[in-house]
Amino acid sequence: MSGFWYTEKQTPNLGYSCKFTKTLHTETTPFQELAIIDTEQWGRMLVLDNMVMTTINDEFVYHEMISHVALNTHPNPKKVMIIGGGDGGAIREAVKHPSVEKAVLCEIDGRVIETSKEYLPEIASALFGHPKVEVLVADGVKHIQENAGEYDVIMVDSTEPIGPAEGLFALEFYKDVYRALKPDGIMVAQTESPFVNADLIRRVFQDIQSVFPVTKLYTASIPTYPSGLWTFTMGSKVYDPEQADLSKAPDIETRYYTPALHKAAFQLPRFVEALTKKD
Ligand code: AAT
Repeated sequence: MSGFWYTEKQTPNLGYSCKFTKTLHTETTPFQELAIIDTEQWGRMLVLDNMVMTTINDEFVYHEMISHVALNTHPNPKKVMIIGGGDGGAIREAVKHPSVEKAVLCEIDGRVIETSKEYLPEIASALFGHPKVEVLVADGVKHIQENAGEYDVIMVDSTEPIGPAEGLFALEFYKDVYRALKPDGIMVAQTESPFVNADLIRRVFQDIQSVFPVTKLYTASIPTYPSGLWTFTMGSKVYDPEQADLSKAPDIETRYYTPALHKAAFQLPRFVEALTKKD
């Protein structure tokens, strides 16, 4: 095979490879190893600690699905928080909502933000001085502890639950997120693959369910993440995402999300649905 190949060792028994043409950037930040490579299939790719975070050609799935499901479930989201998400993709989608007046990004690693602006400007577009956007370089766990009753929607766009993101998958954190939300607020977190991380999904679902009256799991197909089938877990104080009146949703240009898919994403394969039941 000619050319260079990048492999993410997704588990001790599973790898994901793609051919790349160039390494555009590598560095060790105070928090992680950061790289940008240019791949044949997916275009530029952001890699943290040797794990694929996002790529130019499939990022739309993840960023639309982490943001629009919650933002269209809430009837009038005004203030939004994104924890992690330093590439800017989730906040780019959030500020498309006319009701959103302010979107705050709280990313622990400022180098992810700066490198994404330099090499992934299509994804980071809202980070170049957008009037609705505020950027904080800080630990999301701490920010959430210190801001009660602030947000309509909180998205947890985090790395895997190792290193700095460990606290973002803890029961205490979900309790703090509940407090940081307004009385009808909604949270959503990326919660990994049901093929690879079933135990994590089960545990996180139960933890969020112990805090929020409405807790729902939904899926999306993300080709560059382990197994390609990905989950998001939503915790809501009042609104049920499956009952949302999407006829009033703003007309936002998307490539993956549709109102019908919003509802369909909650229809789970049986083995995934099983992860939401107490055993
Ligand atoms: N938008 C898709 C990209 C990501 S990156 C997730 C970000 O979370 C990283 O930039 C990381 O620095 C940041 N992060 C980790 N821990 C914290 C924390 N405690 N506070 C704030 N930010 C944090 C998500 C990829 C999804 C999974 C891929 N397999």
